[in-house]
Amino acid sequence: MKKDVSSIEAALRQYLPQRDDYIRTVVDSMEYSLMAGGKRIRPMLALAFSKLCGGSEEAVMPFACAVEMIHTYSLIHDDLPCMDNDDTRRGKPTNHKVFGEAAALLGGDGLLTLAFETLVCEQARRLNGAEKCAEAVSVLAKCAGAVGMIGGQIIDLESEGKQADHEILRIMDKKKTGALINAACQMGCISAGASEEQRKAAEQYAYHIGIAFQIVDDILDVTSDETTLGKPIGSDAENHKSTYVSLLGLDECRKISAELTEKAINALGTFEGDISELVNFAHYLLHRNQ
Ligand code: GRG
Repeated sequence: MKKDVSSIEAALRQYLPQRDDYIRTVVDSMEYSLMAGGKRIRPMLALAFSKLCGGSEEAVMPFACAVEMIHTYSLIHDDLPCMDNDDTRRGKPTNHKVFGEAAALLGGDGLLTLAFETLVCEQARRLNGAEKCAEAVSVLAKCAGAVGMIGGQIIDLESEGKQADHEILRIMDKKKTGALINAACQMGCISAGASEEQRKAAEQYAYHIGIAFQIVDDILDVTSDETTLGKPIGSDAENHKSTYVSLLGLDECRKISAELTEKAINALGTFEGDISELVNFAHYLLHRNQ
């Protein structure tokens, strides 16, 4: 995993725009959050599915980096005063605390648009072909947009201060957290030329680890500490948000997240290649402490 993180971070840096004196502030803002660490879960999933389906790391790398750019933009915007108004992220001051609200907003916008530029960059077109690049654009746009991540965020905002039920939480998390995780898995499959059956299996894996990931996130929000997590804890309660933990309690959440992880692993049964990396990854996500 450490080797993958290093190659992902080297590639991310290389896709950042060249700085000149006129645009320095916005590129600094983009770089600050993109290179601030983070677990790099989504790009690692793209790499792992591509490998499992016989793809090349060089071909999938632009797709992997694009999903991390979208994820980072969502974190910058989510931390803004008009959203969660958080002061720390990835163990550092949030983007708007360093660059101010306007440059943080633009840094996020810059990453969102850079993601799509990266999906169709020269390397991506040469190694995947135009058709796979177009398919990746379509998948990432849909998963990041109003029927995916953005849709999940609006459900989240409109649920504040209300008692959300299990069904709403499931729909919200499938969109807000699960959609980008699915995009990462799908883009790994696309780059490798996976079959429809393999893509459906990847979707099942993504769905189950996505919900498990969010439940673990809710657990950590009440059991961890700010130094370990790199972001404030207790923010869900502070923002009057219903979570799996507030609805079901810690013990039930631990049980459900373990069951979802097993379901994710079972979905990998369709693949003929070595699934051990994705099995270990699902366990790592379940037992993570940040
Ligand atoms: C576009 C404003 C806007 C929001 C979109 C994704 C999202 C909605 C908001 C981000 C905040 C959030 C709590 C999202 C849920 C998914 C989640 C737990 C994100 C944190 O992902 P990690 O743990 O973060 O992979 P690192 O820092 O490791 O990359």
